[in-house]
Amino acid sequence: MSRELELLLFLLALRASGEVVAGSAEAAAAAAAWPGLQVGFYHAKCPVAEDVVLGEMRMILEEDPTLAPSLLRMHYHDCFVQGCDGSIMLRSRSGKGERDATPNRSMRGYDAINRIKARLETVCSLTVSCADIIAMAARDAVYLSKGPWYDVETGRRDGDVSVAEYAENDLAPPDSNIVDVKTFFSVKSLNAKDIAVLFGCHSIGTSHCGAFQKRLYNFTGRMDQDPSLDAGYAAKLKKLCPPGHGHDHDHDGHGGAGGAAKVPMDPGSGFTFDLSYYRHVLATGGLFQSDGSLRDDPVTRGYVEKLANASSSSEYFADFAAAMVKMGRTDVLTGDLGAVRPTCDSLVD
Ligand code: HEM
Ligand SMILES: *[C@@H]1O[C@H](CO)[C@@H](O)[C@H](O)[C@H]1NC(C)=O
Ligand SMILES: *[C@@H]1O[C@H](CO)[C@@H](O)[C@H](O)[C@H]1NC(C)=O
Ligand SMILES: CC(=O)N[C@H]1CO[C@H](CO)[C@@H](O)[C@@H]1O
Repeated sequence: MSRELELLLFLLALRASGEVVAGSAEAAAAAAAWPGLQVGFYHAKCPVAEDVVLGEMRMILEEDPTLAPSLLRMHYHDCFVQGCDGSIMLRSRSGKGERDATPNRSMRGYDAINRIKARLETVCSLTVSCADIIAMAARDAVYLSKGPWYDVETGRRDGDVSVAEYAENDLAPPDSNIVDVKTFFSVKSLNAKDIAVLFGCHSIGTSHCGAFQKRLYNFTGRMDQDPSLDAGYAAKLKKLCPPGHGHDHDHDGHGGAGGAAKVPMDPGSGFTFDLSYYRHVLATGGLFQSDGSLRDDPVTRGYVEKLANASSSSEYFADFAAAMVKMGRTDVLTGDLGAVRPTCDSLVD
């Protein structure tokens, strides 16, 4: 048996045995790169790949700083819907692709990924996958928002299937409680600590009012307010999101048709990747019920409390890097699987 195969079987066995060995699985996975992925996968084939992405990202964010959170979010959506395979970029004429799914309606940044891809095609054609471009752009978006720099694994290849229903089934809606959230994330081999760490992504970016308006005006269907939401914060949100702007527009309220107004998810520090998200969640209940749900589980709550009080972000930054690398391994296509497309936003039908 080859060493690679042995390692693969070992890791699969650890994954299959679940929570009990989560610690040792993490240690093993951290020691060795995920089969098929490696830091610096393009060193030989396209040595400038990571520099090109960072250079383009600097220009893209100079033109529109609000794309940093959008590109971070794109990596999460890409990874959760049939694995980090770039399929979030595919377009469907019939409106049945991932892009057309309810949770995707507010997704932005497609043009930025196309732009980076076009630039990479001129320097090393048919070499760098769209899935890797999205992973690198997410890392750079965090870094350029004053967050950590981390070594991003590359070597992903692109899939050619894009189905709206997959996105609807795989992405937790913002009104999820902690039990729902843990279910959605455990399917992707992410544990309670990973959840608490990754939710820190909401330290940057904005949301449409439609995604949380139900909490303000009609929480249980009796024109009431979510009691777990801090009253002062709720009053501020109501000013920013007056009634009738897309609330209740659909059952999972991801901010589609209505709710055009946008609010920062981490008020006061909405474009700086820092710990204030955790203080915000602890003090107010956060913007989404899913954010507030971190307070309802001993592991996630413990982590939120620890970070809310931390005197430096170094522990968080290290945890974040590890969790992003772990998320970036979700159901990847490597080796001979998938393909490297000449463009990212190809049509599937
Ligand atoms: C249960 C899990 C999650 C839920 C329910 C959720 C929900 C949402 C919603 C509703 C929005 C607002 C979209 C809009 O109206 O424009 C949003 C934005 C965002 N999400 Fe999440 N999210 C989750 C997990 C994550 C994770 C794990 C990451 C990062 C790895 C992430 C990163 C972001 C970012 C950066 C934005 C801001 C996007 C922008 O400003 O364009 N989210 N999320
Ligand atoms: C409030 O919610 C209930 C139950 O979902 C719904 O029947 C009602 O139409 C909602 N009211 C408004 C004003 O949106
Ligand atoms: C955080 O700090 C505050 C104030 O110093 C303290 O009262 C609280 O117990 C601390 N919480 C945790 C979880 O350490
Ligand atoms: C940016 C983008 O492509 N968004 C699409 C998400 O889905 C809606 C509804 O199908 C489309 O109209 C948007 O163009």
